[in-house]
Amino acid sequence: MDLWFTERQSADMSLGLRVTETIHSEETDFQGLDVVETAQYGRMLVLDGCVMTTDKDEFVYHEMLAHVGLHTHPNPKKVLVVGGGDGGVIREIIRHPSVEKAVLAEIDGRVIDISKEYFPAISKGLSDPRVDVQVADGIRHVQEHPGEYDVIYIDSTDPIGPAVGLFARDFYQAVYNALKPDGLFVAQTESPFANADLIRNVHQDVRSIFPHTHLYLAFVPTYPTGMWSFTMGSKRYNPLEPVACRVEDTKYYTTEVHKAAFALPPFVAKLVSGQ
Ligand code: AG3
Repeated sequence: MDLWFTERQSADMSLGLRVTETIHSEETDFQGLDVVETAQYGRMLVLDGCVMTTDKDEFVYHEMLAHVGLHTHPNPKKVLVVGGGDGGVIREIIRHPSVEKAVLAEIDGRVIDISKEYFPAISKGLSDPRVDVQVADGIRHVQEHPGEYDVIYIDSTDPIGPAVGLFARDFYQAVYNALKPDGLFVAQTESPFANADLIRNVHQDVRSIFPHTHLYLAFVPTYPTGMWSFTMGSKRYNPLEPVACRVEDTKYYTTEVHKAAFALPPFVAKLVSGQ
């Protein structure tokens, strides 16, 4: 029998992957959660029908979310991840020797449990003694911790359902307040091909709050269109001048890739040029 997973990425586009085994399926208090084995990308985590990560391509997103921000900051000690319950970003963050504490604020505790059970290679960082895992509303956490963090990551789902508030100007203002005077944040901000308006709006909002706002790109094969964007707001440091690479044996991140990721094709540059 041929069993296929289809993500309806938009009304007009979908991604299909052949499924060799269905591992787990449930409705949590927040969303549908499925784990399946795919022939092409190995084990895959799906939330509300959307691909979150797969064993074979997760390194792109997690390395490029974590390492670009941390190599922009000269001495990051305290880091927050909002969302990211699978632990992939945390795993990359704790490879940085300067990091003393990494807090994970994930609203859906089931994502954490299931990742620990079925994605050990992705979630392994969650048990590190420097990591404080909190099943909590990330928006509240940010509001309640002014001036505390060097770097904040927003590893959210798409801007529908539980993540809507994570793409709002008020939230970016709260993130600004939760950062130290030289802090910075990075948020995943979807695909330039599929979510142009979102990228434009987020950039405008972040630019109205942070002195330095930058968009960068990475190639994630299982996300809509494969071309993925990240938005950085920084109070002081310039991501175009990264510090020397502090991590070894990466599969995607290098200093050259870091710099190159900020080179935007004109159609993407236009989204964030303010015109
Ligand atoms: N964060 C989700 C990225 C959005 C993917 N969107 C989609 N498939 N429609 C990934 C969480 C990984 N830590």
